[in-house]
This record gives sequence, C-alpha cells and structure tokens, in this order.
Amino acid sequence: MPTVNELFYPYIPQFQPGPTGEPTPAIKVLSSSEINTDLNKLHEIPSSNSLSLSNKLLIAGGLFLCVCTAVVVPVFITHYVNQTRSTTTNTTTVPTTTTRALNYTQVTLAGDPIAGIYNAAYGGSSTNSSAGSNTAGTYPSTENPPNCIDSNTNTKYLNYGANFDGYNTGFYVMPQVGSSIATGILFATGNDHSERDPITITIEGSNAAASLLSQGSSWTLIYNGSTGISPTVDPGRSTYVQQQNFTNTQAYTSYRVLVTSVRTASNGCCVQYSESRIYGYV
Ligand SMILES: [Ca+2]
Repeated sequence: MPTVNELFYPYIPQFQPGPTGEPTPAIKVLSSSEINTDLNKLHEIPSSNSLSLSNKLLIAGGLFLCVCTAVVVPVFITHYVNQTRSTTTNTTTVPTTTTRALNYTQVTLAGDPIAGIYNAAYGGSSTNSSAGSNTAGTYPSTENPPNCIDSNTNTKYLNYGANFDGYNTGFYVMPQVGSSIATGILFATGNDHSERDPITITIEGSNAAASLLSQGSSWTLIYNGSTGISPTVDPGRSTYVQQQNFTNTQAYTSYRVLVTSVRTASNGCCVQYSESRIYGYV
C-alpha cells in the first residue's frame, strides 16, 4: 500500500515536501486505512458526472418508463371509456313511426252493434229505445235500428219518440271496422208516409267505451245539417238522396245520429228512414 505522500505529492501542491522533506504541518496526514475508507465511500456515492455509460442507460430507461406510464395509461383509460360509451350509444334502439294511407269506404255495415235511442239532443244524454207498438220511445220490432245500416232500401227503422213525432230520436253505432274518420252520410227514404221523412240531423263522434255511450259527455259534434232529403220536394219512396259530406279530421270508434226535424212536425206518429249509412276514412 502506498503512503500518503506517495499518493498526493505528485498532484497537490500543498503536499509538496518542505525544505526538510516533510509535508506542511496544516495538512493532516491520513493513514492508509482512512484513505481507503474514504475512497470506498467515494465509489459508493458516485456523482452524475462519474456515472458509467451503463448506469446512465439504466437511469434513462427508468425515466422513459415513468413518462410512458404517466402518458400512455391515462390515454388508454380515456380511450377505453370512450369505447364503452360508444358501444352504449350504438346499441340504443331508436323508435320509428310507421304510416299508412287511409281508405275512403263505407264505415257502417250490416251487423255493426247499434242501439235505438230517444229523448236525445246533441251534447245531451239519451234514453235507450226498445221494441214496442205505438208506445212512446219504442220502435216496431220489425222496423228496428239495424235496418237503417243494412244497405237495403226495403227495410226501415221507425221510432215514435217521446211525443209521437220522431224528434230527438235516432241511434248510436259502433262500426266493426274500428276507428274511422267520418266525413259523409247517405240517407234513403222509407217505403211510405213522406210526412215521416227526417229533414235535419246531428252526427257526433265518440271514443268512449260502449257502457258510456248513453252519456252526453261522451260525444263530440261533427255535423249539424241536412239529411239530403228536401223539406219541400218528396224524393220518392225507398229512394236514396244526395249524400251529405262534411269536414272532420278526428277519428272515432262510435257515432251517434239524432233527428232534429221531420218533414211534418206534428205527424202524430214518428220518423222513419230505410238507410242512414256513414262514410269516411278507415
Ligand atoms: Ca235498410
């Protein structure tokens, strides 16, 4: 092992030997073991400038991994979340609305449920008629309500009404075609007694249940006018007259037809007609 002087004299001026050949007194002379200990400590804690190339590469590699972890992981998480959201959006079902063309047709047909009524003005409640003979509010059993929608002018519906004049009588019908938009009505006269011809009527529509159709609040007025039968000229017996058309855009499942005037107001009997068919869009 070299001595202190041998180690430092060549490099440090302070350690140059004095005139007597000894080191300057201010300088502590270290033993060989102390010097080796300090040198080992210097090796254990190398400065950055003294790092070997392999250590520098290791540190650089570590820094690179840290940067990648800090940048790539958040990007990956964001991408994964976005992908999840995108998948959820793509699986959403969008409701669609289908439409179809409406067909103009005869709305009321033979066999439709129909009820004779009296004591009824539009907007008001009604009383059910029943089969009878010369009795207020009834109709002859063979001249019943279904006869006015059977497309047969040889069959008729007659109602005496509350005062034997046929006023405020009529029927309500539930067409089996289902919901429809009524826009017209076609009348045909009875086989006799022109003084019993209906001259004016109202038509109302309803979407209420059958059990509620005797209540006035169930109905909405859609027509108030002529039957197409002239009040002054007899069109003939068992005869179709001009169909009456009106504007209506609402669909209904039931209709109510009420007679508001008869050719002869006090005819002492009734009102009668062989057909009263509703037309419209289904
Ligand atoms: Ca008929």
